[in-house]
Amino acid sequence: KHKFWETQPVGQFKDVGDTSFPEGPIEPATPLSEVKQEPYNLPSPYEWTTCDMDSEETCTEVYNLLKNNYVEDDENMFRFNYSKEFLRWALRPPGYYKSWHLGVRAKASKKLVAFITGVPARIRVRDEVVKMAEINFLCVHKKLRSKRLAPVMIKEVTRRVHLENIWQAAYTAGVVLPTPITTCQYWHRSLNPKKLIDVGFSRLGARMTMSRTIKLYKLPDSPATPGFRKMELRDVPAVTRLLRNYLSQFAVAPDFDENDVEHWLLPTEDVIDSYLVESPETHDITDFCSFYTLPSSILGNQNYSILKAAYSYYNVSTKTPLLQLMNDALIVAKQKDFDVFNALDVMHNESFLKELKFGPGDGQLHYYLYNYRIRSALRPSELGLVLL
Ligand code: MYA
Ligand code: JJ1
Repeated sequence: KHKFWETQPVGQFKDVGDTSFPEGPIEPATPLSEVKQEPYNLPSPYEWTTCDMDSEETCTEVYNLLKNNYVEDDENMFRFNYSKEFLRWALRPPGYYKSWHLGVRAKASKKLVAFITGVPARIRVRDEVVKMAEINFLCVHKKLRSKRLAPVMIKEVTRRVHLENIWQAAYTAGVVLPTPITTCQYWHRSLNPKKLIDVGFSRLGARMTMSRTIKLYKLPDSPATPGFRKMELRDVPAVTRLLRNYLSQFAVAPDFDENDVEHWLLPTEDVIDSYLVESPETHDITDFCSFYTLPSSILGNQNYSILKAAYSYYNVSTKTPLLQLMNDALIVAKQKDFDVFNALDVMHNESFLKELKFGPGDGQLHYYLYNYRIRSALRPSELGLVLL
């Protein structure tokens, strides 16, 4: 059934429930001299290209490929529209490798027709911190689908990761592959219910009118928590301590240091927003919340072309109840004109989703590890990792 994935060092469906395997690498690292030195062969009309995301021109090509060909919902009403600034942020974290930003061009026209990326990360799995690649943005142009390009792209990015002496990866997908470490549910909190209903993102509930719906989702004009403010550069050490301590309780989570926190959590306009609570008395940083900006194109609506969505990222509460902290996150997202606030049921998110009027979406997100076995699937609440 999975002609490609059956050949890869990933948990196989036939082994699900078998607890006789130890947790850890499925196959051992090999000496770098044994890693294939030449790229894999593509069908002859195509050639490999390394995408330089510092180049405005290349970044625009990647942006356009994804804008027109990347992930859609199951009814093809919306398509992710990652911004150029977002792509530059997502693809250039501390220690990134340009060689892991892999494109495929048509030889004749030089047009970019496919893309896949890796970025380096340290991911802790239970007690072990493992160097991994986070793989994302796998995309094949709509006109070149089902030609088995994806397996060669995955093999080529794997080869380039191995050349850096890294042997594991983490990735997410909306499709079921061999085999998820956990399956998460998307939840959605309406901020602009009228627009969401007009574009078909949500529906008017039973026995609900538009004006009752608007009232139901109304939020205060400003956050309620004293000391709630935007994160700044000077907060990096305190936020790193808060986050490291919080993430230590999950079975799988990133091992962030201060450099990572500066990159992944310091606010960047229209990319990543982070807020914290500074105690007005002690000036301690006690709580933290963050969300990233990922708009979707609205396909074929007369009135609107973009859905502005915020996605919950990492949140930590030690003093302010998580419910109150996330309500403040909703308030600032609304003030920033987001239409919807999305979250997965990871970490402690279940504790606020229903109370803050999030509803379950029609999408799921499956999480995977490459060349690393875990004894049995996790509950979403045991997962401390959010990929972009
Ligand atoms: S997830 C987002 C994926 N992108 C999209 O959904 C965008 C829209 N779709 C497309 O562009 C295409 O449909 C794609 C497939 C490119 C997805 N992850 O070339 P094909 C398998 C992994 O004929 P196409 C993200 O970015 C499929 O099961 N495998 O198919 C994370 C089949 O294999 P098998 C996938 O439709 C990516 C084979 O590909 C996915 O033209 C993580 C068919 O190939 C998928 N999302 O192209 C990648 N979809 O026969 C893995 C289909 O065995 C990283 N397939 O079932 C692994 C770690 C690598 C690094 C390791 C380092 C050590
Ligand atoms: O956004 C998603 N679904 C929306 C829109 C559905 C449109 C019809 N298919 C949804 N809306 C309901 C909202 C409603 C608001 C009021 C309360 C009740 C709920 O359900 C879904 C997620 O639910 N998104 C997708 O399907 C996009 C793809 C998700 C897989 C992503 C793969 C990512 C790859 C990463 O590397």
